[in-house]
This record gives sequence, structure tokens and C-alpha cells, in this order.
Amino acid sequence: MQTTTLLECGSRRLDLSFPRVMGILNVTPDSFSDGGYHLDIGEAVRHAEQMLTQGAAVIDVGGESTRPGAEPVSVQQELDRVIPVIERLIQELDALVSVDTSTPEVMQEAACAGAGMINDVRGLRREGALQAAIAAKVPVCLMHMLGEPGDMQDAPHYDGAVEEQVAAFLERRMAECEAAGLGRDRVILDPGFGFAKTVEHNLRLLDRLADIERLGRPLLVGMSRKSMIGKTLGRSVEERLPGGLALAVMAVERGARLVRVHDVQAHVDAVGMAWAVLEEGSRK
Ligand code: YH5
Repeated sequence: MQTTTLLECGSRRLDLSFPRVMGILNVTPDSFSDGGYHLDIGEAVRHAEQMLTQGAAVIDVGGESTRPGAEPVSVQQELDRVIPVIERLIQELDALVSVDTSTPEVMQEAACAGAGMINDVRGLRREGALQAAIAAKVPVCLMHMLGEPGDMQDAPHYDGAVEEQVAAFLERRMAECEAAGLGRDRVILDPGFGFAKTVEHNLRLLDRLADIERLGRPLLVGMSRKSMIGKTLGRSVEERLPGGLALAVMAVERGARLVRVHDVQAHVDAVGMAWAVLEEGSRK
């Protein structure tokens, strides 16, 4: 099936008729993989510039750690971390910026500063988030997660097949958002790898990604450096790139159009190579 999806991201457009790479820019002092390295605004901008040079189509800027046990951040703290970085990425690099937040005030300010996408791991379920996202008039990534980051990994349980539960959740959430005024044409869907899921859930969900693709919206996946790789292969965070590339390629083969990663260059090549094969076989 040929999907020609052009997303209107504020003043920018994002062509998702082929898979694109989203570079992760953490502006948190307690981030799992990049702990504290990108707090400096100048350093964050340089890191983003490098990811853009390497072929990232979107920079995902986040100021709240979703790691279990991470300190909660206040709205003001999150604004202080994220907004100055977003402003500079847009003014200096003309980047397409996604804001990784569940906080309505941050969505609003980020959109005012020129962010072209909202990425909310809580699927706009915080009070005021849905209205803020609608007012922002940019595409939104709705992700699947049970519970809250703090408790989600306690005992993830699904009645029946995980892919069916995740697809049903995303379908329902998309319908609720649509009823409130968020058009489907502005929705990107994400099964939420690592969020309230065991390794087995994550592996099965990737294998059955087609069940989520059937919902008819572009798919985003985030597996970069996650513990599904670490636990399967017995690798530390620094050793997870080869495993992550394999997962990204499999996701693209199953329809993913945005791959959220730390290591942009390697993923641009892996995804580009996989896509060349799929195009030649014209299965996509
Ligand atoms: C995602 O999947 N994930 S934050 C633990 C790691 C490495 C990375 C143990 N935000 C997603 O990236 N947004 C995050 O090593 C996300 N989809 C979307 N849409 C967690 C993360 C990470 C966690």
C-alpha cells in the first residue's frame, strides 16, 4: 500500500511517504542514556545540529524524565528547560521540533515558540492537555502506556494478546480525541515500547506491528537503547546500538514511518537501506 502522508507541522511539512528518523534531545539532568550531558543550552543546540546534519527529520525535545523513580519536575522547571532550547533550534537551525511533554502549559508555550509536533507518552490524558494540543494546531503522537511512568513496570498485565489491547486503546483514544476536536489527520500512533510492557510483550508487539498500522495513521516507534535490547542480548546501555538497528529495520518493514532514536547516523543508514529493498520489491 502506498501511503503518501504529508503532515502539516505548523509552518513546516513532514513527508512520511517514507520512513524518517526523529533524534532524541534530552534536556534533563537525570536522563537514563544521556545523564546530564545536554543540560547546557549551547550543548543541546550543537547536539541537535549534529543530528540534523546526520539526517534527522525531527528533533524531539524533552525536559521530563519518564524513568521509573525519576524526580517529578514542576511545570516551571519543565518550561525553563525546554522552551529556550526549542526557540534556538527553530531560530538558529530552522529545525522541525517535536516537544516531548504531557504538560499543557509546555505544549502551549512550545507551539508559540514554533514547535511543529507534540509527543505525549500519556496520550493527552493529563487535565487540559487535549485542549492545549487542539489549540496548538500541530500533529500529536499518541502513545500507549498503562498507568504512570513511576508504577507502569510493577506488573504489566494484558488480558489476551498485547497487540490487540494496544490497538484497541489507541483506537479508542484517537476516537476520544477526535470527538473533542483533534482531527485524525493530525494523529501519529505509537505502541509505546518499554512502557508497561515486559520484554516478551515488546518483542511480540513489534512482530505484530501491522495490527497497529491497520488503524490507518502513521506509526512512530521508540526502541533505541531500551531494556528490551539489554535484557534480550545481555547488553549495557552503551552496547545496544546493533540490537536497536535490527529492531528499527523490522519496524520499518512492518510499516513504521518515524523512528525515535539516540544514534541518528546509524539509524538513517539502516532505515534507508531497508527502505531501498522494500521499494525495489514495491511492497510499500
Ligand atoms: C517512545 O517510545 N520513549 S522516553 C529507557 C532507555 C532508553 C530510552 C533503558 N519517549 C518514547 O527513550 N516517546 C520515550 O534505556 C517516547 N515513544 C514516544 N513517542 C524513554 C526512552 C528510553 C528509556
